[in-house]
Amino acid sequence: MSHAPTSFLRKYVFSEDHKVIGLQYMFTGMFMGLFGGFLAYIIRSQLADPGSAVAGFGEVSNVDYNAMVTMHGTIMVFWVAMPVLVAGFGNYLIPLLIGADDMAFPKLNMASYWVFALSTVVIIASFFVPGGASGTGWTTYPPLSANSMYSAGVDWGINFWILAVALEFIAFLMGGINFLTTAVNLRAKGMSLWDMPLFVWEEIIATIIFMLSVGPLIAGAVMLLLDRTAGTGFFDPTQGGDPLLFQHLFWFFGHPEVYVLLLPALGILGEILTTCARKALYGYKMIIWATIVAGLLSFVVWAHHQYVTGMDPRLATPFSVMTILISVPFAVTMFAFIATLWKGSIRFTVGMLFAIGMVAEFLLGGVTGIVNGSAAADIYIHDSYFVVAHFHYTLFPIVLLAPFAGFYHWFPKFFGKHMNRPLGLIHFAGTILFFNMTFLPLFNLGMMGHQRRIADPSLFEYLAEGAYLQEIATIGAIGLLLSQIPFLINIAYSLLKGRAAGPNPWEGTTLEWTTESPPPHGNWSEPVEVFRSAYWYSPPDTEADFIPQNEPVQEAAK
Ligand SMILES: [Cu+2]
Repeated sequence: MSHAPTSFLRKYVFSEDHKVIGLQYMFTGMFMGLFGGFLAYIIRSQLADPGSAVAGFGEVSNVDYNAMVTMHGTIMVFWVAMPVLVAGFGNYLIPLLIGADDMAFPKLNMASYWVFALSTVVIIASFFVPGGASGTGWTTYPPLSANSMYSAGVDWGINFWILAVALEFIAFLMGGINFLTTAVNLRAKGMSLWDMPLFVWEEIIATIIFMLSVGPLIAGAVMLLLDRTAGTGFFDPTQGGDPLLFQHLFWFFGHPEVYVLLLPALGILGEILTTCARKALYGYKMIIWATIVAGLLSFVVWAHHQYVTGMDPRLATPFSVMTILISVPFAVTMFAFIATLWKGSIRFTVGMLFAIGMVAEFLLGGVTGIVNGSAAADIYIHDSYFVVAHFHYTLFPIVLLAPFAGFYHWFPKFFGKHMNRPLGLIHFAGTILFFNMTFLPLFNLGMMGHQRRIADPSLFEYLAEGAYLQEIATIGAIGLLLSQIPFLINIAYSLLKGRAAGPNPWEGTTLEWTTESPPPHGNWSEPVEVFRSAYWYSPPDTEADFIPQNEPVQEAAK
C-alpha cells in the first residue's frame, strides 16, 4: 500500500487517489450541470415568450439562441454525463467494488482529470472569443460548421469547441485504459470476472464501446478543423467533398455514445436496486450478455439519424430493423430490474426512489425511441419536438436521475455522513414532477408539426397553436431548476451536520461496504480476499435468486 499524501495540494488538488479524482470529476460535472441548466432556462424562456428579455440574461438574438442550444447539448453530454457517470462514479467505485487499493495507473488517472479540467476551461472560454460560442448544434454538422463563408469568418467558437471536445476525449481515453486494466488485473483474490458487480461490468463495456467508436469522430473532427483552417474540402461539395460524410462519422460515434452513458447508469441502478430491495440481482449473467449484444448492435444503427438526408431508402430498412432490435437487450435488462424488485423487502431510501424513478422515466424514452427508429415514422417527426421530447426522456433519466440515485446511495460512503431525508424527498418529488411537466408537452408539439431550433416560433402563424404548450414546458423547466436548490442545500448541510453513517448503512453486500466511510487511502488496511466463488447477488442454481439476502454473504480477510 502506498503512503497517504499529507499536503493539501497532493491530497485534494493533484491527487492520485481514485476516490478524490472520482469526486473531482463528479463535482466538476455538477457545476457544469448548473451551467447547462441555466442555458436551458434561457432557451425555454425565449420559447415561451419570444422577443422579450429573459430575466437575468437580456434579449436573446437568433445567434444567441443557436449558441445556447448548441452549448446546452454539448455541455450536458460531454461535460456533465461523461464526467459524472463514466469518470466520477467509475473512478470512485470500480476499485472499491473489486477490492483494489486504487486504479492500476494512479498518475495517469490524475492526468486524465487535469486534461479534462483544461477542456472545461476551453469550452467555457469559447463563450468569450470573437463570434461567441459555437451555434452549429451539438452535432456540428458541416457545411454550417466547416466553412467560414457561412459565418463571415468570425467563428472561433467552433475551433474552441473542436479543441475542447478533443481534449476531453484524450482525458477519457486515459481513463478508459485505467478502468480496463484495473478491472482485469487488480480484482481481489478469489474474484473472477463473473464475480464482478454489475456496475463494474457496465463501466468496462461502456469504456470499450467508447474506445471503439471515438476514432471515426476524431478523424471527422480533424478533417473539419483542416477544412476550416487549411483550405481542404473534405466536407465541401464545391471541392469534391461531401458534408454527409461528417454525419456518418459523427453518428458512428454518436449513437454508441448514448450507451457509453446509459451503461454506467444501469450499473448504478443494478447496485442500488439489489441493495435496497435486499435481494439477489435477477439474471446477472443474462444482463451482462444482453449488454454485450447491445454494445455490438450499437455499431450498426447510426444511420437512423439520417433517414431524411436523401440516403438510399433501401438502406433505411436494415437500419430501422437493427434499431428496433437493439431495444430487446435493454428490455431484457429492464425486466430483470423489475424482477429484482419483485417480492423484495424494499427500503425506500431517497437513492432507491431516484433509481425506481429512473427505470420508469427511461422506459418512456426507450419506447418512444422505437417510434423514431422506424424510418416511416421518423420521416414525419424528424427534427420536430417529438425528437426533443424522446431524447430528453432517455437522457434526463440517464444523466440526472441515475447519478442522483447514486449520489444519495453512496454519499454515506463518500463522506461518512447521511444526507437529509426530507430535503431529499422534496428534491425527488420536484424533479420528477417538473421533468414530466417540461417534456411531456413536447411530444404533442412535435405531433403538431413544431420544428425544433426555431428561435422565435411567433414568427410562424401555424406554430401559434402550440404556444400554450411551450409555456407549460417553460414553467416546468423553471420548476425543475428550482427543485435542485434543496439538493445543493442538502449537500452543504449534510457535509456539515449530517448524521454519522458508519461503514454499511444500507446493509449492502458488495465490497465497498466492508471498509470505513470514507475509505482511507488504499481503501483497506489489508489486501482483500473474497471467499465466495460465485457472484454474491446471484448464486448459481437460480431459485436462490429469489431469497432475500440480508446478511453479507462474502467476507473480506482481515
Ligand atoms: Cu441513435
